Amino acid sequence: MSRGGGETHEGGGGQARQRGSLRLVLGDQLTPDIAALRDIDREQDVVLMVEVHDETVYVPHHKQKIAFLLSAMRHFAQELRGDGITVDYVSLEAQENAGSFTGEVMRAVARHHPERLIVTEPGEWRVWQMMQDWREECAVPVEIREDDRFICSRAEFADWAEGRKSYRMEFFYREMRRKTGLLMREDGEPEGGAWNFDAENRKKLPARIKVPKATAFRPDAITQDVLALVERRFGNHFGDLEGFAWAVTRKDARTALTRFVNERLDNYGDYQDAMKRDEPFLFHAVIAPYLNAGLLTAREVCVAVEEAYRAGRAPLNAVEGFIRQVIGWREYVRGIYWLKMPDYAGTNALEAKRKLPDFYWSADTPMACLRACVEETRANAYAHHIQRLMVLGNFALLAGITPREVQEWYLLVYADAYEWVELPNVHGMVLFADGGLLASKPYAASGAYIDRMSDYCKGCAYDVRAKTGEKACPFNYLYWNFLIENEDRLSGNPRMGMPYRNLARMSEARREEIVADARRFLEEVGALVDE
Ligand code: DLZ
Ligand code: SF4
Repeated sequence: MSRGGGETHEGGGGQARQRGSLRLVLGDQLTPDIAALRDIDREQDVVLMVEVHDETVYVPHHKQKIAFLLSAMRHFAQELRGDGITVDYVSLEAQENAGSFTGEVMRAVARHHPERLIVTEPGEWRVWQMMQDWREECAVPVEIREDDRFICSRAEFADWAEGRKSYRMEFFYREMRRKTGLLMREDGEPEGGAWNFDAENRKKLPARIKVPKATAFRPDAITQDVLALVERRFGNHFGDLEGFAWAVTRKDARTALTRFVNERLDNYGDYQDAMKRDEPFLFHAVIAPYLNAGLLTAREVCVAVEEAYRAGRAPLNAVEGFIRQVIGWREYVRGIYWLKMPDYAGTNALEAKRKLPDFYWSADTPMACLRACVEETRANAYAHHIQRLMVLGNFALLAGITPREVQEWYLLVYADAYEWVELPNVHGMVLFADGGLLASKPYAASGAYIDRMSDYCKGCAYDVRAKTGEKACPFNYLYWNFLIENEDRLSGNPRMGMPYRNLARMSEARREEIVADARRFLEEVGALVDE
């Protein structure tokens, strides 16, 4: 094996030296203990890491997302080298960079003549397909190892799903609690006598509550280089780079986790669903980019949070809510993704056909809630769960935006987004495009919900109490218009009984008014039918 790229070293007399393995680490596999690195032979083996154009543009990611990942990759390579491991690192602007995983893997195999190529299964279907081809195309055997950073393997999830009519997260989550022992009592019962304390996690934010200062990391020299590279190469992508403050090492990601546990976890549960102007992070952990790139693992973040509970430093509703997101929801959506791909990406149960309005990029809208959420997304490559689901997502659902456009938007704008986690969230939770596989009903809400959970409506050009007319909050008539447009598809859903009974009581004139307002508004914002 050559040591570090370039030429190949051969032993004397034309005899090749004993050959080691080539071990590929992808940008979201930055975990020292990742399967492909286990049993590494520091004398013989080479780790391959590649920055490739295709991955930066298969959707045009937010600038901060690219900068975060490339900088985290460079730091990770440096740490491996510090640990005595040989890393062949191909940077984005390296001469002859082939621009794709496949191209770079083939080049590296030709360069190193390894005995075999070892990889960890990737997060995305797209890359999984590539790896299947490598078995054919590669001159050496390819060993694909399971990604056991996940608590539930793909096979285990498929076993769980087998024979079930519906796949409700709650039952899966209980299995994961039992499997990990997190928040379990010795008698096998859940801590606090219940599995789920979600009902306690919907409080309104008190007006004068103090929100902790955001955790921010100053870019070091490596990050500054990457920021300049991203500005140079991806200046036309969505998003600001100025406020870049992400951790890019495992050490700093641990600091972010510790600060969350010490400063925010206490209130995380109570105000999980709250939204406030100019407070993009509130009491959220803001660790998803670290978790999904591998700088932190699911187990360690849950253990840190559980310890705070056991030490009496955090309430059960907060701790259970957090752990449910990680070992429940996150594992569950990954399971669904692998169970249902590739067909899942094409689902469109509500036959939504309209175009994504421009304000999802420009934030140029009089709707204060959407404006704030898009502005914060652009500034931070982040928005919290309720902003994503009940403002940005709710609008896309009510307006009938085509799933493909919504899905691509979410995938590219958030620093934590990879298709395995983002696609089921968008098609299943946000848009009901999978027809109810994930959610038992669409998460559709009128302006009243946003008003209850935020302070956005106070400064809005629209009136949240008005149901129709020029000044009415668009969420109000779009909500009823959504029910009308989807009457055939949704009125039989038992959980939609109440709204459809209310709709049935509406006069024909009122219905027409709603439909006319919705049509006028959707035309104005450019949400036209995408033929
Ligand atoms: C998202 C991303 C980007 C922007 N760039 C790279 C890259 O240059 N090299 C790399 O190894 N990975 C990158 N990634 C993450 C990959 O897209 C990710 O590993 C696959 O989507 C599989 O989940
Ligand atoms: Fe959003 Fe409607 Fe409230 Fe304006 S009035 S902030 S559009 S919910």
